[in-house]
Amino acid sequence: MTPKTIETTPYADQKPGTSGLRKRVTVYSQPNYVENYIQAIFDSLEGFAGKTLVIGGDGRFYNDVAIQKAIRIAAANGFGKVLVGQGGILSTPAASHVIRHYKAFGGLVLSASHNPGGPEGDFGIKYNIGNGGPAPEKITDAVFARTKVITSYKTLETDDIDLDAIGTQRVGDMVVEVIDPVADYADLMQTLFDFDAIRGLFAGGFRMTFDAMNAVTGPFAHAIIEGLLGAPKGTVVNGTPSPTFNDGHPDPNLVYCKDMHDLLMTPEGPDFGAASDGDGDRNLIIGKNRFVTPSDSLALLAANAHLAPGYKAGIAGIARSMPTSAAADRVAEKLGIEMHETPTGWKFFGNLLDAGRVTICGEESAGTGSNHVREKDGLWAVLLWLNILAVRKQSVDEIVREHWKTYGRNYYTRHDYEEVDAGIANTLMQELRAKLPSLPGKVFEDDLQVAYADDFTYHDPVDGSTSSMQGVRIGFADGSRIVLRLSGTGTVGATLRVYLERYEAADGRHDLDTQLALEPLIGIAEQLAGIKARTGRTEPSVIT
Ligand code: G16
Repeated sequence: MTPKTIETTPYADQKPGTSGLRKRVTVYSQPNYVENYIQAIFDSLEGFAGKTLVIGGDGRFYNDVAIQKAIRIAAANGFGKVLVGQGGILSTPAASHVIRHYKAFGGLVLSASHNPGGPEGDFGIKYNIGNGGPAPEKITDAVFARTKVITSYKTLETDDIDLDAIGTQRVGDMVVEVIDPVADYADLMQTLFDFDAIRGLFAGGFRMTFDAMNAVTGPFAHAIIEGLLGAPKGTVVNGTPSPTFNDGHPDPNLVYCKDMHDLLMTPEGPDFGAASDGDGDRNLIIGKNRFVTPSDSLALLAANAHLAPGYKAGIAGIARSMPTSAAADRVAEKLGIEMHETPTGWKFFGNLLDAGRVTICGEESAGTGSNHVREKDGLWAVLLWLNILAVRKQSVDEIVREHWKTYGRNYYTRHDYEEVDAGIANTLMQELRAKLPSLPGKVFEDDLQVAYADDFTYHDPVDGSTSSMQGVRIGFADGSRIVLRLSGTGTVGATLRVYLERYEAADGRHDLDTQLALEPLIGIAEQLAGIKARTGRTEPSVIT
């Protein structure tokens, strides 16, 4: 069958953000929008003729349509084989594993992560390279450049692939293999964690609730938590993926998982609550009477990873995104291992993981993962927590408190202002940047002296690349910090993120209310950036 070349005209808005190209479904459904973007990705790559491409998505609305298009374009461009998850489904970490496990050339991950789905919701496409991780900036920059000048794409005129039938089919000269999305991933998890110990935990009456948020993790969680680990049926809730996430918002934070949080705060609630997002790479961890911030979770997992078989030899190093709290830095210091601070975006961890310089990575945005794949991994974090709980035989709350008594506590919060006018948000950031040189040495709130104020620039120690303007940092002499940046994952207007952190030493007070503990810093951020006056907002849209 001969590939057809179809003429097209460029779209000006196909610039990949923090994690691929995220847009409204209404934008993606414009003529040739998907085709242009996928062809631009393939045009930016070399040497894939006859090789394998992995395709999978989070099952959201438009997933099936985009996958059929992607398969045809891959065949017409000369890929030898496509591996696709049954029903078009692969969680983001599972897709990363499949790419690595089958030594594929790369993969297309169709996901808008934690963003809402449905005809009026969001959709996304991301390209991952052969190491299983998101394409680095040099590729995403090339893709964007290509989208601006694209004049044609290649495709085949064929029937749709039956995405439900496990096994092989053909599209032109290319083989399409539909695979079980869960099996390989479940095998991998059993090499990392002590499943016997976790089974023992459940057998001993430990109670857990896992909210799959009607998203991609449902089948994985049913198979692993209720199947392999023997947790009672009903432990996994909202476990059937829905194209609209049952009209929910698949973001595992304290806003969208409020009911679970409240249940965990009652005496009759379970011992442990967890959730993951639309594409399965984020996680939420709540113990009885204890919410664990993602920054603390990273530090705790790093400090206790040696309790799981996959990490018993210790970890080589830790990396965190710049806005993530410095809690993990204290663990790295104690362990005497490398610590890296990278820009927001999992793609920045890839080189460090490939070079063996770090084993565990994490972000304040509810992502943690390790060198087992090259994406953050929601279920992995939950299983590592379960492994730690099974070995230490303590509650989450006890483990967290002990950690603070050893390392001190980094009080931490993030305030998001969503769907702000993009012009206003950009001006706010520009004017704030202009003030930075005048800030060091200034004292706020009587005793908070600015130690440094800059716009974060990252120098990748592995490939020498530089990424600048990655977020404004205002650091204080006592270790407190204010960070402001614009999100790269929103699809409407701009989302302003304000990250606030204050360190309390090991012998200090660890029982303060987080928002109260950070009140002085919240005030300084407002004083410096004028968020309320500029945006007209009286409070953040989301506080996490
Ligand atoms: C993506 C990236 C993460 C990033 C997060 C938030 O996560 O993979 O590295 O921390 O977005 O980014 P931003 O602050 O720019 O919105 P996900 O789960 O959305 O794919």
